[in-house]
Amino acid sequence: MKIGQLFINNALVDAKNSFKHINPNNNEEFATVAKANEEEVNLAVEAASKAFIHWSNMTIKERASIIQKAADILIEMYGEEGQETELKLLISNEVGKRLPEADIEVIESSDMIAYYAENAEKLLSDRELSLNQELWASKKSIVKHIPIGVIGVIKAWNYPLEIPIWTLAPALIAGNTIVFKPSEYSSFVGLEIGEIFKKAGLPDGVLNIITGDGKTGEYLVKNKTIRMIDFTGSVETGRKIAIECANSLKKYNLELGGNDAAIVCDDANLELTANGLVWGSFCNSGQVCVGIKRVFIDKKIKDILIDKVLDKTSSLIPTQDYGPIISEEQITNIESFINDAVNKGAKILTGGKRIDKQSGLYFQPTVLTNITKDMKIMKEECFGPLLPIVFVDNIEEAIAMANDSNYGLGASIWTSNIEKGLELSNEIQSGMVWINDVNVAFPEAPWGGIKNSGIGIALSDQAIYEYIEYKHISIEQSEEQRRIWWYPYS
Ligand code: TXE
Repeated sequence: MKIGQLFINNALVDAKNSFKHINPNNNEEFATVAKANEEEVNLAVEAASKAFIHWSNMTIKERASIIQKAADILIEMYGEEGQETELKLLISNEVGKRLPEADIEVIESSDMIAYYAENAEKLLSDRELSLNQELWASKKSIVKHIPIGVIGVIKAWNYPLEIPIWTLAPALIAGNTIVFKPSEYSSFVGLEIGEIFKKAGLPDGVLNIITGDGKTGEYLVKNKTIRMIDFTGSVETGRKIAIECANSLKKYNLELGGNDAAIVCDDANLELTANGLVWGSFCNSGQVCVGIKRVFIDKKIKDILIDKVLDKTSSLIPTQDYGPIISEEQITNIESFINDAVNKGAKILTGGKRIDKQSGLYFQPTVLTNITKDMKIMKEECFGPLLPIVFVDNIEEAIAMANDSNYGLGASIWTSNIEKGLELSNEIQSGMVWINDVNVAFPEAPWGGIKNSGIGIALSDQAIYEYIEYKHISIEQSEEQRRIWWYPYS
């Protein structure tokens, strides 16, 4: 069984405390995980602080070439599509992800790193401004992109490689050094990320990985040397972190939960939409921030679409087509959402139960109807394999119900009329909208939510500026002894 350590200064070091991680695929002990205490967290921050001068003084090009090597290493670890490489098996064994989903995660992670390595110089080089020449003919202005310093990164478990990568790549290239705490459910994938960047040539102390739980995360947030926290996780935890950062005036970037709506128009391609709804609701067993969590279907197509959705859902085979739920606690949480809905009148069309005969934490993909807006499932994120359906008389009703939420992460629209899809996208209150697809990330496109779903963005050119401070240098180029604006010395 694996015995975990901390990764500080590019070396594995023991921690005083530890906890057991259970493999969700079979309920057996997967590993003993090092749980960093406050002193060990501070050691990691000290290592990152010491490494900052040298790393931030390297050129953008030098930093980008090291980060690009990490992308190349990931391609080697990817092997071929469908090949069971060590990294993909680690992802699958630690968090229960199916291998085809781990496949996508590895290749997308490499693509995201390569995107920032390729565009770093364009995005981070000094910029000369063109000022209003009538007013400021003698002035020259330069804007520099300065690294923030030591950044604390705290992440969720459900995309254990990709979600950390979409922060680490831009933040490192921008010249910051990092202490990263992976989720307690994905500690070993987190440690593997440290090894990948070490192999790519990242100098000692630039990236440090401290495994542990929420308490370890708290120590990191409280550490006074940390100048920014980049967090991905639940709204509840994000709020706690934001309050702590506000107290010490740290920057923060929060990628939080969602309760994403899928809106199905009466002109939708029904086979495509049924496949999309089932995939969007049950991939990673519904443990996806931008998974489909509330479905609004135009009544005119309800019977034929429901038949297709039920047919596809009930044919899903556990372990082959979907993986386990991450923890016993999360399964109990899923059951509480179903019980609340059923007690308020919801009808279970398929699923709704644990699969006890199957070793591991398996739960049946579940389709519910007769959903009303007072149900927990409509107001809070469940983070499980539930597909609650509301039938609407018209799409305006669907938009209104979809927007009646404290979340605003993503949404999907299913229609054969793209113009209509674009119009509806303007009405939906979310940071991202997919038309005839869902849950797809591109390094070129901003990823983030509005309302309670987050503050700040990930991915895209703009995201790299989350990890810098601007410095404006203004140069007076004339020999004049005075300035007309220096009253009374003008
Ligand atoms: O979150 P948790 P989970 C969201 C997803 C869901 C959640 C699931 O929607 O809401 O993440 O991930 C650490 N101080 N997203 O259950 O419990 C904890 O150890 C400091 C959104 O893991 O919030 C873990 O490392 N740290 C996203 C991390 O916080 C603390 C995409 C997250 O834990 C802490 C993916 C504390 N007090 C998932 N308490 C998006 N929007 O893109 C816990 N932690």
